[in-house]
Amino acid sequence: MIYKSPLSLLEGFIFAHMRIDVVSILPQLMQSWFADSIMKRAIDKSLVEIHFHDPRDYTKDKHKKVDDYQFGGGAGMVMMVEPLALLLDELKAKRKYDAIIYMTPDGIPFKQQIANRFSQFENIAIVCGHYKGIDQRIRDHYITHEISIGDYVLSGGELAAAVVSDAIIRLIPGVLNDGTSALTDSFQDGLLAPPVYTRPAEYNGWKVPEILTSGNLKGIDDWRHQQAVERTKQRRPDILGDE
Ligand code: 6GU
Repeated sequence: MIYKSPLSLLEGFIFAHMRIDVVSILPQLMQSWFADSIMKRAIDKSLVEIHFHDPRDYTKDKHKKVDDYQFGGGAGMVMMVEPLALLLDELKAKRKYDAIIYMTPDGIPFKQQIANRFSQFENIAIVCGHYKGIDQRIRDHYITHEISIGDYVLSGGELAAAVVSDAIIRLIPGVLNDGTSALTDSFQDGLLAPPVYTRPAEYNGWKVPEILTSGNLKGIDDWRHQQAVERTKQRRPDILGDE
């Protein structure tokens, strides 16, 4: 089998509806991503709803302060415990969360398999940190998953939260026009995707591999698999066999 599909992901979730609550002091950083294209369509079709919550609305400080110096000294501000705790208490009182995710470069690396699992959840909250991060007590008492999107540091969690949300939302049945499309993505079977071509069959003397226009479905399957294996060996030997 070439594209071993996580079909179980689809079964029983045809009418799934997901709610994502994003906790962020800069929601506008994320909002544009959901205002267009596939993400917008998912929202318009009511397959997903995204709500933004600003910790500044939960601070008791008269200057609306949400960050402070870290105990023990050191450069950089830390997001204070109280505004986040009040905000998350309010969310948790309204619904049960399958995951309360904190976006942080010291989290576990985000992978397709994690996106697959999260795409089955109904209620997800994502906390975006800024500055040096958030008070550890929030991580200890509210956060269920800590996720990083790679080994580099971003200036805030919003970009990472948009990445994770996109990867999850496109897997929700009905979001992509062709429901099988997501199953043939890179990483879904522990392999990178094979090359793809479209018309014309010849351009500038550059020909599409003959097998693809042969009508030989078994041959095409085998060719794609072999190309996927070859690419993965060359580019990402570290993921060979991942699933
Ligand atoms: Cl999740 N947040 C930030 N601020 N930087 C990151 C990251 C997350 N993942 C990689 N770098």
